[in-house]
Amino acid sequence: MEQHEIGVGEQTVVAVATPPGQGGIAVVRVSGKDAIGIVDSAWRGKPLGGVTSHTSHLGRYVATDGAVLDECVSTIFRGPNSFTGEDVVEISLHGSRWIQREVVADLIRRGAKAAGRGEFTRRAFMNGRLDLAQAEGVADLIAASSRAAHALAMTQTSGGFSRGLEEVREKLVEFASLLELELDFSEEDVEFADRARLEELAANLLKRLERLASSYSSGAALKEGVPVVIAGVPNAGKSSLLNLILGDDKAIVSDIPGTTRDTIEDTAEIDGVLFRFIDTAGLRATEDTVENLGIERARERMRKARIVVWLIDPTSPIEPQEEEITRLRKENPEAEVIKVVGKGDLIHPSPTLPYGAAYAAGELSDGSDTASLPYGAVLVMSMKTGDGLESLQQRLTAAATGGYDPQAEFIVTNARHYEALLQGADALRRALAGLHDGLSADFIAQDVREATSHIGTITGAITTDTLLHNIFAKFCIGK
Ligand SMILES: Nc1nc2c(ncn2[C@@H]2O[C@H](COP(=O)(O)OP(=O)(O)O)[C@@H](O)[C@H]2O)c(=O)[nH]1
Ligand SMILES: [Mg+2]
Repeated sequence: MEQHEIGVGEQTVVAVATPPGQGGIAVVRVSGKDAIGIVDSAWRGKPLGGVTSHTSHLGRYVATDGAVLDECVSTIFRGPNSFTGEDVVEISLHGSRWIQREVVADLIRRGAKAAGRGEFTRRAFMNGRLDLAQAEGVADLIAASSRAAHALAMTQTSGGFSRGLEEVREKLVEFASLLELELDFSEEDVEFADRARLEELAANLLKRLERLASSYSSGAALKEGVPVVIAGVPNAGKSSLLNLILGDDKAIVSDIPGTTRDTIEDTAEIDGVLFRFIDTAGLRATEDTVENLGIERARERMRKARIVVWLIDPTSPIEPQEEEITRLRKENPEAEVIKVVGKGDLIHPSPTLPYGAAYAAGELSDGSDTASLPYGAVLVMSMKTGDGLESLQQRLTAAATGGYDPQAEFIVTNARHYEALLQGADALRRALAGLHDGLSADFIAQDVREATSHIGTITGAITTDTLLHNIFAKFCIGK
Protein backbone atom coordinates (compact mmCIF):
# COMPACT_ATOMS: atom_id res chain seq x y z
CA MET A 1 0.00 0.00 0.00
CA GLU A 2 2.70 2.50 -0.99
CA GLN A 3 0.06 4.99 -2.12
CA HIS A 4 -0.62 5.61 1.53
CA GLU A 5 2.62 7.50 1.91
CA ILE A 6 2.08 10.01 -0.90
CA GLY A 7 1.76 13.57 0.33
CA VAL A 8 1.01 12.71 3.91
CA GLY A 9 2.76 14.15 6.89
CA GLU A 10 4.93 16.27 4.62
CA GLN A 11 3.05 19.44 5.30
CA THR A 12 1.18 20.77 8.26
CA VAL A 13 -2.34 21.79 7.21
CA VAL A 14 -4.88 24.24 8.58
CA ALA A 15 -8.60 24.89 8.07
CA VAL A 16 -11.65 26.15 9.90
CA ALA A 17 -13.47 23.03 11.12
CA THR A 18 -16.75 24.69 12.08
CA PRO A 19 -19.35 25.76 9.48
CA PRO A 20 -18.70 28.90 7.45
CA GLY A 21 -20.11 32.04 9.01
CA GLN A 22 -20.37 33.54 12.44
CA GLY A 23 -21.02 31.50 15.58
CA GLY A 24 -20.42 31.62 19.31
CA ILE A 25 -17.08 29.97 18.76
CA ALA A 26 -15.18 28.75 15.73
CA VAL A 27 -12.60 25.97 15.71
CA VAL A 28 -9.46 26.17 13.61
CA ARG A 29 -7.81 22.80 13.21
CA VAL A 30 -4.09 22.37 12.54
CA SER A 31 -2.60 18.95 11.78
CA GLY A 32 0.90 17.77 10.93
CA LYS A 33 4.34 17.32 12.41
CA ASP A 34 4.83 21.08 12.94
CA ALA A 35 1.27 21.76 14.18
CA ILE A 36 2.22 22.38 17.80
CA GLY A 37 5.34 24.40 16.94
CA ILE A 38 3.52 26.63 14.47
CA VAL A 39 0.69 27.46 16.86
CA ASP A 40 3.15 27.89 19.72
CA SER A 41 5.04 30.54 17.75
CA ALA A 42 1.88 32.71 17.87
CA TRP A 43 0.89 31.75 21.40
CA ARG A 44 1.15 33.92 24.50
CA GLY A 45 0.46 31.66 27.46
CA LYS A 46 1.86 28.37 28.71
CA PRO A 47 4.26 27.09 26.00
CA LEU A 48 2.33 24.41 24.10
CA GLY A 49 5.44 22.41 23.24
CA GLY A 50 5.63 20.98 26.74
CA VAL A 51 2.00 20.30 27.58
CA THR A 52 0.42 16.85 27.89
CA SER A 53 -1.70 15.44 25.06
CA HIS A 54 -5.48 15.92 25.26
CA THR A 55 -5.31 19.06 27.39
CA SER A 56 -6.72 22.55 26.74
CA HIS A 57 -5.00 25.85 27.46
CA LEU A 58 -6.15 29.44 27.61
CA GLY A 59 -3.89 31.96 25.91
CA ARG A 60 -3.67 34.74 23.36
CA TYR A 61 -3.16 34.41 19.67
CA VAL A 62 -0.71 37.09 18.46
CA ALA A 63 -0.24 37.60 14.73
CA THR A 64 3.17 38.02 13.07
CA ASP A 65 2.64 41.80 12.99
CA GLY A 66 2.13 41.81 16.78
CA ALA A 67 -1.66 42.28 16.73
CA VAL A 68 -3.53 40.29 19.38
CA LEU A 69 -6.17 38.48 17.33
CA ASP A 70 -8.06 36.73 20.11
CA GLU A 71 -8.04 35.33 23.59
CA CYS A 72 -8.75 31.67 22.96
CA VAL A 73 -8.31 28.01 23.95
CA SER A 74 -5.95 25.56 22.28
CA THR A 75 -6.42 21.82 22.69
CA ILE A 76 -3.41 19.64 21.99
CA PHE A 77 -3.61 16.10 20.64
CA ARG A 78 -0.28 14.41 20.11
CA GLY A 79 0.03 11.84 17.34
CA PRO A 80 -0.59 8.99 16.92
CA ASN A 81 -3.48 9.36 19.39
CA SER A 82 -5.36 12.02 17.47
CA PHE A 83 -8.06 11.99 14.81
CA THR A 84 -5.55 12.25 11.97
CA GLY A 85 -2.83 10.26 13.70
CA GLU A 86 -0.57 13.34 13.51
CA ASP A 87 -0.01 16.13 16.02
CA VAL A 88 -3.20 18.20 16.08
CA VAL A 89 -4.06 21.56 17.64
CA GLU A 90 -7.66 22.73 17.77
CA ILE A 91 -7.92 26.44 18.47
CA SER A 92 -11.33 27.50 19.80
CA LEU A 93 -11.75 31.14 18.84
CA HIS A 94 -14.50 33.68 19.26
CA GLY A 95 -16.72 33.04 16.25
CA SER A 96 -16.08 36.27 14.34
CA ARG A 97 -15.51 35.74 10.64
CA TRP A 98 -12.69 38.25 10.77
CA ILE A 99 -10.86 36.41 13.57
CA GLN A 100 -11.26 33.09 11.75
CA ARG A 101 -9.88 34.50 8.52
CA GLU A 102 -6.96 36.32 10.18
CA VAL A 103 -5.90 33.33 12.29
CA VAL A 104 -5.92 30.99 9.28
CA ALA A 105 -3.99 33.52 7.17
CA ASP A 106 -1.49 34.00 9.98
CA LEU A 107 -0.96 30.24 10.41
CA ILE A 108 -0.33 30.00 6.66
CA ARG A 109 2.27 32.78 6.93
CA ARG A 110 3.90 30.73 9.69
CA GLY A 111 4.28 27.74 7.39
CA ALA A 112 1.01 25.78 7.45
CA LYS A 113 -0.76 24.93 4.20
CA ALA A 114 -4.48 25.40 3.57
CA ALA A 115 -6.12 21.96 3.93
CA GLY A 116 -7.87 20.44 0.93
CA ARG A 117 -11.34 18.88 1.00
CA GLY A 118 -11.57 16.06 3.49
CA GLU A 119 -7.85 16.32 4.13
CA PHE A 120 -8.07 15.63 7.87
CA THR A 121 -10.13 12.49 7.29
CA ARG A 122 -7.87 11.49 4.41
CA ARG A 123 -4.86 11.74 6.70
CA ALA A 124 -6.70 9.68 9.31
CA PHE A 125 -7.18 7.00 6.65
CA MET A 126 -3.58 7.19 5.41
CA ASN A 127 -2.27 6.86 8.94
CA GLY A 128 -4.42 3.81 9.59
CA ARG A 129 -6.73 5.54 12.09
CA LEU A 130 -9.78 4.68 9.98
CA ASP A 131 -10.44 2.36 7.08
CA LEU A 132 -12.10 3.73 3.99
CA ALA A 133 -15.65 2.68 4.86
CA GLN A 134 -15.20 4.23 8.31
CA ALA A 135 -13.92 7.47 6.77
CA GLU A 136 -16.97 7.59 4.54
CA GLY A 137 -19.07 6.88 7.61
CA VAL A 138 -17.63 10.04 9.20
CA ALA A 139 -18.99 12.08 6.28
CA ASP A 140 -22.37 10.38 6.66
CA LEU A 141 -22.37 10.99 10.39
CA ILE A 142 -21.74 14.69 9.86
CA ALA A 143 -24.55 14.78 7.29
CA ALA A 144 -27.02 12.63 9.26
CA SER A 145 -30.32 14.43 9.68
CA SER A 146 -32.50 11.71 11.20
CA ARG A 147 -32.19 9.06 13.88
CA ALA A 148 -32.07 6.24 11.31
CA ALA A 149 -29.36 7.94 9.22
CA HIS A 150 -27.38 8.59 12.39
CA ALA A 151 -27.63 4.96 13.51
CA LEU A 152 -26.45 3.69 10.11
CA ALA A 153 -23.49 6.09 10.08
CA MET A 154 -22.52 5.13 13.63
CA THR A 155 -22.42 1.45 12.65
CA GLN A 156 -20.22 2.27 9.71
CA THR A 157 -17.78 4.45 11.65
CA SER A 158 -17.48 1.78 14.35
CA GLY A 159 -15.73 -0.43 11.79
CA GLY A 160 -18.04 -3.43 12.14
CA PHE A 161 -19.10 -3.19 8.52
CA SER A 162 -15.48 -3.35 7.35
CA ARG A 163 -14.64 -6.20 9.70
CA GLY A 164 -17.47 -8.27 8.27
CA LEU A 165 -16.26 -7.63 4.73
CA GLU A 166 -12.62 -8.30 5.58
CA GLU A 167 -13.69 -11.65 6.96
CA VAL A 168 -15.29 -12.53 3.61
CA ARG A 169 -12.25 -11.26 1.77
CA GLU A 170 -9.81 -13.30 3.82
CA LYS A 171 -11.77 -16.47 3.17
CA LEU A 172 -11.71 -15.72 -0.54
CA VAL A 173 -7.97 -15.06 -0.50
CA GLU A 174 -7.42 -18.40 1.21
CA PHE A 175 -9.66 -20.03 -1.36
CA ALA A 176 -7.67 -18.51 -4.25
CA SER A 177 -4.36 -19.52 -2.65
CA LEU A 178 -5.41 -23.16 -2.44
CA LEU A 179 -6.37 -23.12 -6.10
CA GLU A 180 -3.13 -21.42 -7.07
CA LEU A 181 -1.15 -23.99 -5.12
CA GLU A 182 -2.58 -26.67 -7.40
CA LEU A 183 -1.10 -24.87 -10.37
CA ASP A 184 2.40 -25.34 -8.96
CA PHE A 185 1.80 -29.06 -8.96
CA SER A 186 -0.11 -29.20 -12.20
CA GLU A 187 2.07 -32.05 -13.52
CA GLU A 188 0.94 -34.29 -10.72
CA ASP A 189 -2.76 -33.65 -11.17
CA VAL A 190 -3.54 -33.10 -7.50
CA GLU A 191 -6.44 -31.24 -5.97
CA PHE A 192 -5.60 -29.48 -2.72
CA ALA A 193 -8.86 -27.70 -2.72
CA ASP A 194 -11.81 -29.94 -2.09
CA ARG A 195 -14.22 -28.80 -4.83
CA ALA A 196 -17.39 -29.58 -2.92
CA ARG A 197 -16.19 -27.61 0.09
CA LEU A 198 -15.09 -24.70 -2.11
CA GLU A 199 -18.45 -24.62 -3.83
CA GLU A 200 -20.22 -24.52 -0.53
CA LEU A 201 -17.96 -21.77 0.77
CA ALA A 202 -18.31 -19.69 -2.41
CA ALA A 203 -22.08 -20.08 -2.43
CA ASN A 204 -22.16 -19.02 1.18
CA LEU A 205 -20.04 -15.93 0.65
CA LEU A 206 -22.04 -15.05 -2.45
CA LYS A 207 -25.23 -15.13 -0.43
CA ARG A 208 -23.71 -12.71 2.08
CA LEU A 209 -22.62 -10.31 -0.65
CA GLU A 210 -26.03 -10.47 -2.31
CA ARG A 211 -27.85 -9.82 0.94
CA LEU A 212 -25.67 -6.77 1.58
CA ALA A 213 -26.13 -5.47 -1.96
CA SER A 214 -29.88 -5.85 -1.79
CA SER A 215 -30.00 -3.83 1.44
CA TYR A 216 -28.78 -0.81 -0.51
CA SER A 217 -32.15 0.46 -1.72
CA SER A 218 -33.38 0.58 1.89
CA GLY A 219 -30.06 1.94 3.16
CA ALA A 220 -29.80 4.74 0.62
CA ALA A 221 -33.40 5.73 1.24
CA LEU A 222 -32.94 5.74 5.03
CA LYS A 223 -29.90 7.95 4.61
CA GLU A 224 -31.39 10.43 2.13
CA GLY A 225 -35.02 10.36 3.20
CA VAL A 226 -37.48 7.74 1.96
CA PRO A 227 -39.57 9.03 -0.94
CA VAL A 228 -43.29 8.26 -0.64
CA VAL A 229 -45.62 9.18 -3.49
CA ILE A 230 -49.22 9.90 -2.57
CA ALA A 231 -51.41 9.04 -5.54
CA GLY A 232 -55.03 8.51 -6.46
CA VAL A 233 -57.86 10.00 -8.49
CA PRO A 234 -58.75 13.70 -8.15
CA ASN A 235 -60.54 14.60 -4.93
CA ALA A 236 -59.54 11.39 -3.17
CA GLY A 237 -58.03 13.50 -0.39
CA LYS A 238 -54.33 13.28 -1.31
CA SER A 239 -53.52 16.88 -0.43
CA SER A 240 -55.52 16.50 2.79
CA LEU A 241 -53.42 13.42 3.62
CA LEU A 242 -50.17 15.29 2.98
CA ASN A 243 -51.30 18.10 5.25
CA LEU A 244 -52.39 15.64 7.94
CA ILE A 245 -48.99 13.91 7.89
CA LEU A 246 -47.07 17.18 7.93
CA GLY A 247 -49.37 18.72 10.50
CA ASP A 248 -49.39 21.77 8.27
CA ASP A 249 -51.43 23.31 5.46
CA LYS A 250 -48.77 22.82 2.86
CA ALA A 251 -50.99 21.81 -0.07
CA ILE A 252 -54.18 23.47 -1.23
CA VAL A 253 -57.24 21.38 -0.43
CA SER A 254 -60.44 22.00 -2.32
CA ASP A 255 -63.47 20.14 -3.56
CA ILE A 256 -62.66 21.17 -7.13
CA PRO A 257 -61.15 18.12 -8.84
CA GLY A 258 -57.75 18.83 -10.38
CA THR A 259 -56.64 21.44 -7.83
CA THR A 260 -53.16 19.98 -7.37
CA ARG A 261 -51.40 20.30 -10.70
CA ASP A 262 -47.75 20.15 -9.78
CA THR A 263 -46.07 17.75 -7.39
CA ILE A 264 -45.66 19.14 -3.87
CA GLU A 265 -42.96 17.76 -1.59
CA ASP A 266 -42.02 18.02 2.03
CA THR A 267 -40.21 15.95 4.63
CA ALA A 268 -41.40 14.53 7.93
CA GLU A 269 -39.65 12.30 10.43
CA ILE A 270 -41.66 9.32 11.63
CA ASP A 271 -40.22 7.13 14.37
CA GLY A 272 -36.68 8.24 13.53
CA VAL A 273 -37.00 7.72 9.78
CA LEU A 274 -36.94 10.70 7.47
CA PHE A 275 -39.59 10.57 4.73
CA ARG A 276 -40.07 12.75 1.69
CA PHE A 277 -43.78 12.92 0.89
CA ILE A 278 -44.77 13.79 -2.63
CA ASP A 279 -48.34 14.92 -3.25
CA THR A 280 -49.34 14.52 -6.89
CA ALA A 281 -51.99 15.61 -9.33
CA GLY A 282 -54.99 13.28 -9.32
CA LEU A 283 -54.99 10.80 -12.19
CA ARG A 284 -57.83 11.20 -14.68
CA ALA A 285 -58.44 11.82 -18.36
CA THR A 286 -58.64 15.56 -18.95
CA GLU A 287 -58.36 18.10 -21.77
CA ASP A 288 -56.61 20.61 -19.54
CA THR A 289 -53.02 20.97 -20.80
CA VAL A 290 -51.54 22.13 -17.51
CA GLU A 291 -53.33 19.44 -15.54
CA ASN A 292 -52.09 16.85 -18.04
CA LEU A 293 -48.51 18.00 -17.50
CA GLY A 294 -49.09 17.52 -13.76
CA ILE A 295 -50.55 14.06 -14.35
CA GLU A 296 -47.55 13.08 -16.47
CA ARG A 297 -45.29 14.25 -13.63
CA ALA A 298 -47.30 12.21 -11.16
CA ARG A 299 -46.95 9.09 -13.32
CA GLU A 300 -43.22 9.69 -13.64
CA ARG A 301 -42.85 9.88 -9.85
CA MET A 302 -44.92 6.73 -9.43
CA ARG A 303 -42.77 4.84 -11.92
CA LYS A 304 -39.68 5.64 -9.83
CA ALA A 305 -41.23 5.41 -6.37
CA ARG A 306 -40.23 2.81 -3.84
CA ILE A 307 -43.33 3.40 -1.76
CA VAL A 308 -46.71 4.59 -3.07
CA VAL A 309 -49.60 5.42 -0.80
CA TRP A 310 -52.57 4.81 -3.06
CA LEU A 311 -55.56 6.66 -1.73
CA ILE A 312 -58.89 5.15 -2.75
CA ASP A 313 -61.86 7.49 -2.88
CA PRO A 314 -64.85 5.43 -1.71
CA THR A 315 -67.27 8.09 -2.96
CA SER A 316 -66.16 7.75 -6.55
CA PRO A 317 -66.37 4.69 -8.89
CA ILE A 318 -63.90 1.98 -7.97
CA GLU A 319 -63.18 0.47 -11.41
CA PRO A 320 -61.16 3.40 -12.85
CA GLN A 321 -59.17 3.52 -9.60
CA GLU A 322 -58.43 -0.21 -9.87
CA GLU A 323 -57.28 0.26 -13.46
CA GLU A 324 -54.79 2.90 -12.36
CA ILE A 325 -53.38 0.59 -9.69
CA THR A 326 -53.01 -2.21 -12.21
CA ARG A 327 -51.15 0.16 -14.48
CA LEU A 328 -48.87 1.28 -11.64
CA ARG A 329 -48.10 -2.34 -10.72
CA LYS A 330 -47.18 -3.06 -14.32
CA GLU A 331 -44.99 0.01 -14.75
CA ASN A 332 -43.28 -0.32 -11.38
CA PRO A 333 -43.50 -3.88 -10.06
CA GLU A 334 -40.85 -3.13 -7.39
CA ALA A 335 -42.90 -0.44 -5.67
CA GLU A 336 -44.51 -1.18 -2.36
CA VAL A 337 -48.11 -0.02 -2.76
CA ILE A 338 -50.00 0.77 0.43
CA LYS A 339 -53.69 0.96 -0.48
CA VAL A 340 -55.61 3.21 1.84
CA VAL A 341 -59.33 3.98 1.79
CA GLY A 342 -59.94 7.65 2.51
CA LYS A 343 -63.00 9.57 3.72
CA GLY A 344 -63.74 6.94 6.35
CA ASP A 345 -66.06 9.37 8.10
CA LEU A 346 -68.28 9.48 5.01
CA ILE A 347 -68.48 5.73 4.43
CA HIS A 348 -69.70 5.10 7.90
CA PRO A 349 -73.20 6.50 7.46
CA SER A 350 -73.45 5.29 3.87
CA PRO A 351 -73.60 1.49 3.44
CA THR A 352 -74.15 1.83 -0.30
CA LEU A 353 -70.58 3.10 -0.89
CA PRO A 354 -68.04 0.48 -2.07
CA TYR A 355 -66.67 -0.07 1.41
CA GLY A 356 -69.96 0.72 3.07
CA ALA A 357 -71.14 -2.88 3.05
CA ALA A 358 -68.18 -3.92 5.16
CA TYR A 359 -68.99 -1.10 7.55
CA ALA A 360 -72.60 -2.10 7.70
CA ALA A 361 -71.54 -5.67 8.49
CA GLY A 362 -69.42 -4.30 11.34
CA GLU A 363 -66.21 -5.58 9.74
CA LEU A 364 -64.41 -2.29 10.01
CA SER A 365 -64.45 1.09 11.62
CA ASP A 366 -62.53 4.31 11.05
CA GLY A 367 -58.84 3.73 11.51
CA SER A 368 -59.23 -0.02 11.33
CA ASP A 369 -56.22 -1.86 10.05
CA THR A 370 -56.96 -5.11 8.32
CA ALA A 371 -55.65 -7.08 5.40
CA SER A 372 -59.12 -8.21 4.34
CA LEU A 373 -60.72 -5.02 3.05
CA PRO A 374 -62.30 -5.11 -0.39
CA TYR A 375 -59.96 -4.37 -3.32
CA GLY A 376 -56.86 -5.17 -1.29
CA ALA A 377 -56.92 -2.03 0.81
CA VAL A 378 -55.14 -2.34 4.13
CA LEU A 379 -56.64 0.44 6.16
CA VAL A 380 -59.34 3.06 6.36
CA MET A 381 -58.48 6.66 7.15
CA SER A 382 -60.27 9.91 7.61
CA MET A 383 -58.34 13.07 6.90
CA LYS A 384 -61.12 14.95 8.60
CA THR A 385 -60.83 13.18 11.97
CA GLY A 386 -57.24 11.93 11.69
CA ASP A 387 -58.38 8.34 12.21
CA GLY A 388 -55.96 5.77 10.82
CA LEU A 389 -52.94 8.08 10.72
CA GLU A 390 -51.01 6.05 13.26
CA SER A 391 -51.59 2.81 11.37
CA LEU A 392 -50.38 4.42 8.19
CA GLN A 393 -47.25 5.70 9.94
CA GLN A 394 -46.47 2.22 11.22
CA ARG A 395 -46.87 0.75 7.75
CA LEU A 396 -44.60 3.44 6.33
CA THR A 397 -41.73 2.84 8.74
CA ALA A 398 -42.00 -0.93 8.14
CA ALA A 399 -41.91 -0.39 4.38
CA ALA A 400 -38.94 1.99 4.67
CA THR A 401 -36.67 -0.54 6.34
CA GLY A 402 -37.75 -3.07 3.71
CA GLY A 403 -37.47 -6.09 5.98
CA TYR A 404 -33.91 -5.23 7.04
CA ASP A 405 -33.24 -4.81 10.70
CA PRO A 406 -30.58 -2.11 11.11
CA GLN A 407 -30.00 -3.31 14.69
CA ALA A 408 -29.22 -6.86 13.62
CA GLU A 409 -27.40 -6.60 10.30
CA PHE A 410 -25.34 -4.25 8.18
CA ILE A 411 -27.16 -2.11 5.70
CA VAL A 412 -25.33 -0.62 2.75
CA THR A 413 -25.90 3.11 2.38
CA ASN A 414 -23.13 4.11 0.02
CA ALA A 415 -23.41 3.90 -3.80
CA ARG A 416 -19.72 3.10 -4.16
CA HIS A 417 -19.96 0.16 -1.76
CA TYR A 418 -23.03 -1.06 -3.58
CA GLU A 419 -21.22 -0.98 -6.95
CA ALA A 420 -18.26 -2.88 -5.51
CA LEU A 421 -20.54 -5.49 -3.91
CA LEU A 422 -22.34 -6.07 -7.20
CA GLN A 423 -19.06 -6.50 -9.04
CA GLY A 424 -17.65 -8.72 -6.31
CA ALA A 425 -20.78 -10.88 -6.42
CA ASP A 426 -20.55 -11.10 -10.22
CA ALA A 427 -16.98 -12.34 -10.08
CA LEU A 428 -17.86 -14.84 -7.39
CA ARG A 429 -20.81 -16.09 -9.45
CA ARG A 430 -18.41 -16.71 -12.36
CA ALA A 431 -16.08 -18.59 -10.02
CA LEU A 432 -18.97 -20.75 -8.83
CA ALA A 433 -20.03 -21.50 -12.38
CA GLY A 434 -16.40 -22.42 -13.14
CA LEU A 435 -16.27 -24.80 -10.17
CA HIS A 436 -19.52 -26.29 -11.24
CA ASP A 437 -18.36 -26.82 -14.84
CA GLY A 438 -15.02 -28.26 -13.68
CA LEU A 439 -12.92 -25.45 -15.20
CA SER A 440 -9.21 -25.51 -14.47
CA ALA A 441 -7.99 -23.98 -11.23
CA ASP A 442 -6.32 -20.94 -12.79
CA PHE A 443 -9.57 -19.65 -14.30
CA ILE A 444 -11.45 -20.04 -11.06
CA ALA A 445 -8.64 -18.51 -9.02
CA GLN A 446 -8.66 -15.47 -11.30
CA ASP A 447 -12.37 -14.84 -10.70
CA VAL A 448 -11.93 -15.31 -6.96
CA ARG A 449 -9.05 -12.81 -6.95
CA GLU A 450 -11.23 -10.36 -8.81
CA ALA A 451 -13.96 -10.72 -6.21
CA THR A 452 -11.43 -10.05 -3.42
CA SER A 453 -10.16 -6.91 -5.10
CA HIS A 454 -13.68 -5.47 -5.46
CA ILE A 455 -14.40 -6.10 -1.80
CA GLY A 456 -11.00 -4.66 -0.89
CA THR A 457 -11.90 -1.32 -2.47
CA ILE A 458 -14.73 -0.90 0.04
CA THR A 459 -12.55 -1.13 3.12
CA GLY A 460 -9.55 0.49 1.47
CA ALA A 461 -7.38 -2.63 1.66
CA ILE A 462 -7.00 -1.88 -2.04
CA THR A 463 -6.89 1.75 -3.14
CA THR A 464 -5.74 3.96 -5.96
CA ASP A 465 -5.11 7.69 -5.95
CA THR A 466 -8.11 8.26 -8.21
CA LEU A 467 -10.38 6.34 -5.88
CA LEU A 468 -9.18 8.31 -2.85
CA HIS A 469 -9.46 11.57 -4.72
CA ASN A 470 -13.06 10.81 -5.73
CA ILE A 471 -14.03 9.92 -2.19
CA PHE A 472 -12.44 12.84 -0.38
CA ALA A 473 -13.38 15.43 -3.01
CA LYS A 474 -16.96 14.96 -1.77
CA PHE A 475 -15.98 16.10 1.73
CA CYS A 476 -15.89 19.76 2.73
CA ILE A 477 -12.81 21.69 3.69
CA GLY A 478 -12.18 21.34 7.42
CA LYS A 479 -13.40 17.72 7.65
N1 LIG B 1 -65.32 14.13 4.90
C1 LIG B 1 -64.09 14.04 4.41
N2 LIG B 1 -63.70 14.83 3.42
C2 LIG B 1 -62.46 14.75 2.93
C3 LIG B 1 -61.54 13.79 3.46
N3 LIG B 1 -60.37 13.91 2.77
C4 LIG B 1 -60.57 14.91 1.86
N4 LIG B 1 -61.81 15.40 1.96
C5 LIG B 1 -62.39 16.47 1.12
O1 LIG B 1 -62.30 16.08 -0.24
C6 LIG B 1 -62.03 17.19 -1.06
C7 LIG B 1 -60.77 16.94 -1.88
O2 LIG B 1 -59.65 16.88 -1.00
P1 LIG B 1 -58.16 17.10 -1.51
O3 LIG B 1 -57.27 16.79 -0.37
O4 LIG B 1 -58.01 18.42 -2.20
O5 LIG B 1 -58.10 15.91 -2.57
P2 LIG B 1 -57.00 15.66 -3.73
O6 LIG B 1 -57.59 16.17 -4.98
O7 LIG B 1 -56.85 14.17 -3.77
O8 LIG B 1 -55.74 16.35 -3.34
C8 LIG B 1 -61.89 18.39 -0.13
O9 LIG B 1 -63.12 19.07 -0.12
C9 LIG B 1 -61.60 17.76 1.21
O10 LIG B 1 -62.04 18.56 2.28
C10 LIG B 1 -61.99 12.94 4.53
O11 LIG B 1 -61.26 12.07 5.04
N5 LIG B 1 -63.26 13.11 4.96
MG1 LIG C 1 -54.66 17.69 -4.30
